[in-house]
Amino acid sequence: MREAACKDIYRGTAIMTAINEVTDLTVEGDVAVITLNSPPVNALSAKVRQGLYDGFKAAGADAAAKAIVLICDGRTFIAGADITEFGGAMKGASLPEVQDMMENSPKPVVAAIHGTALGGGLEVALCAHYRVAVPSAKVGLPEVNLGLLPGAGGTQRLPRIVGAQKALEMMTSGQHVPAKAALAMGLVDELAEEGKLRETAIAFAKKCVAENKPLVKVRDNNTKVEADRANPDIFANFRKANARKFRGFLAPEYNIRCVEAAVNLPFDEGLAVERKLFMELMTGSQSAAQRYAFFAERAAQKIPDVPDDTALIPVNKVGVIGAGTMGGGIAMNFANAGIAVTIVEVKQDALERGLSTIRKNYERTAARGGLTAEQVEERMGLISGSLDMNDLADKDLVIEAVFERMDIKKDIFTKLDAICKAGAILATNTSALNIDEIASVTKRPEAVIGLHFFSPANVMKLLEIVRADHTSKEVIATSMKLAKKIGKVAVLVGVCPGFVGNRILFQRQREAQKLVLEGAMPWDVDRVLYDFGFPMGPFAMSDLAGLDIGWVKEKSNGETIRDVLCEMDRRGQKTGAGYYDYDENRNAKPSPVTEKIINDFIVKSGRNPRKISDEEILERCIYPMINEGAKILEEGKAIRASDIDVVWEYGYGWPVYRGGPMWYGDQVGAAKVLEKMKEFQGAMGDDFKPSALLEKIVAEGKTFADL
Ligand code: 3H9
Repeated sequence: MREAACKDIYRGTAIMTAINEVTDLTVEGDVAVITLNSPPVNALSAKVRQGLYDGFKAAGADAAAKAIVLICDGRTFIAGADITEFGGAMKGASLPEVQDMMENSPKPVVAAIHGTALGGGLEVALCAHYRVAVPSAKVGLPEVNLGLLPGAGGTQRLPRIVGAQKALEMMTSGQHVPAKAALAMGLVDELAEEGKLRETAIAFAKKCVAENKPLVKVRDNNTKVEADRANPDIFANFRKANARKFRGFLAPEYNIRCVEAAVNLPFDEGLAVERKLFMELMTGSQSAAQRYAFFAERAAQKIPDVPDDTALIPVNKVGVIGAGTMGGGIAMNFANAGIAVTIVEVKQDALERGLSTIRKNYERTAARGGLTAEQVEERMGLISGSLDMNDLADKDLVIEAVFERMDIKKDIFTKLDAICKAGAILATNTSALNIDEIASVTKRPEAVIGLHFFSPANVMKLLEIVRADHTSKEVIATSMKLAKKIGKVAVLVGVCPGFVGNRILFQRQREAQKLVLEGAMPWDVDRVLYDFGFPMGPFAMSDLAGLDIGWVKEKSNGETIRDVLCEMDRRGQKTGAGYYDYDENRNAKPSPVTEKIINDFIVKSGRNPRKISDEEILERCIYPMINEGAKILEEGKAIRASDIDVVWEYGYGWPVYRGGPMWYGDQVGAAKVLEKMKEFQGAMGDDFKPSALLEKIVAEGKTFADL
């Protein structure tokens, strides 16, 4: 019993009964209030389920209580099942037991929602007879992002409220629907004023009693699904419209099947379909990888020697040097987050071009309905241009985004050191250069850090934050926090050529090029990597980016396949031909011209082209990446294996249902990767030299995840 606390927490004379360590019950007038408090997100752990079960039982048995409110303490309503408990033995009350007790309660049950009611959290709320939420609350069924489907009746109840089409959209995107929209959809019954959730929910519960409102069971509401039954095309159309987006993933299709079941079967039979498909996904490799990715992303935010309470540098004014594609994209991130940003260029026309590209980008988003015209102006209003570096004097953070040339970067940092105020963060967007060398020209190397954005910088989620030898903890902590504010997923890495992402990419690119000189065609390599789950293969990617990036006509001497293609003006999609031939709609076709160029190269090298299996293509491209990841860990350039996976998921399109290169290495088995690397090394040399760490974990029977 925590009566003393109760008087402070709850108004009036209500007596609080502790149900267990995370749940308590007060009876306020004739309303029983069950309060759940299980930080950080009130996930449905065994303790929480048991607390809810016992709470509803006690509330049901309390003769004074005529209605029941379920509310949560802390930052949020229940954010879902406790993912950390998946795969373990089931303890305590089950979720269906809790839900049955709520739904079948003879006393009206009201769920009071703040923060996020997600997954199992929303599924619990859907078993209440009514839902009240504050406007800032959001609801959703995001299980698909964990490679799952809602497994506690959500797939059957949601369509009964919002109809099949909306349910499909919500469940396959995992979107969090704001309370106002949820009210319009019928998912929420009443909005409470911000900060007044508790009293509003209690008042609502009293009203239910006073007005003898019906005890609404969503499961019995068949009007919407019956209407959907008359329109069976919904599902085929939805599958077709989203085929590209869902490619490779199991969970979206399984979610669709559940909604089909909701429409075509009685509730309990639909529930059985949901149960079966949920278990299939839960025990499968895709969900394991996606759940791993969820925690990997969060682990990456933790820097062992930079404590959570490290002082942060306020960042209200940002400067960006360079109005090119990168500089412009970087600037947009800050404007999007409401932070004023000044772009400095050397020439007026370059500056104007850069600013007008930014405007065009915003206007394109507005034309698609992503922004209002007002928001475009608001954001443009936060971006100013200048030709004078002295305008950076009052900035809290300056990000240099100019050519990848050490002499230019050093010159800029020497000037920044002289111009910028004390305490400013001086960042470089270099993707490969040595940041210690850049920092060495300043008298404040502790202020220098790498902020490596990926192109297009306003879209790509990854931010590699590069810690140099002298970068201070405050600068690291501030950069990590700022990344979150501008919607990026940050990963802290160390200084080495290409840092983590590009260093690993180099391995794949090298092997792709070598494979082509041994007899595989670019489309063979691309197909294998596409089927593995990458959005596109390396050659299709080159064609998209333009083969002439970094190619200099005057210096080209036909030494590489790329040289020859560029000399023939086959510079990629933009010229209608590159490695592939393109039709007027930019559809790619394998090119006989490219094939001939490649075969000529092979003949010239005195080799015979050989038939290369898909298996070899995959192993040759992927295993050296895993091996390079091991070298990066060995050298301490990434904090943990999962950080490497986060880099590859968000920066390079590694399919999340395969976790990331290091996770994949663990699934294949480090021993197999090592064995293949040795075999390739024997046949093809030291490009395949196994890392000492790979050898070590195999010898010790460990995995990368164990490190
Ligand atoms: C489900 O419900 C299945 C059911 O249908 C069927 C059951 C039969 N479990 O993200 P944050 C931790 S599946 C365990 O940094 P934010 C997280 O790891 C679930 N832990 O905060 C972190 O820990 P740490 C469906 C969880 O404010 C801490 O909480 N639900 C869970 O940026 C803070 O998290 C979802 O998929 C969990 N479910 O965002 C929702 N959720 O501090 C998943 C979070 O040690 N969660 N943690 O690193 C989220 O989307 C976000 O966490 C949320 C808060 C939006 C709630």
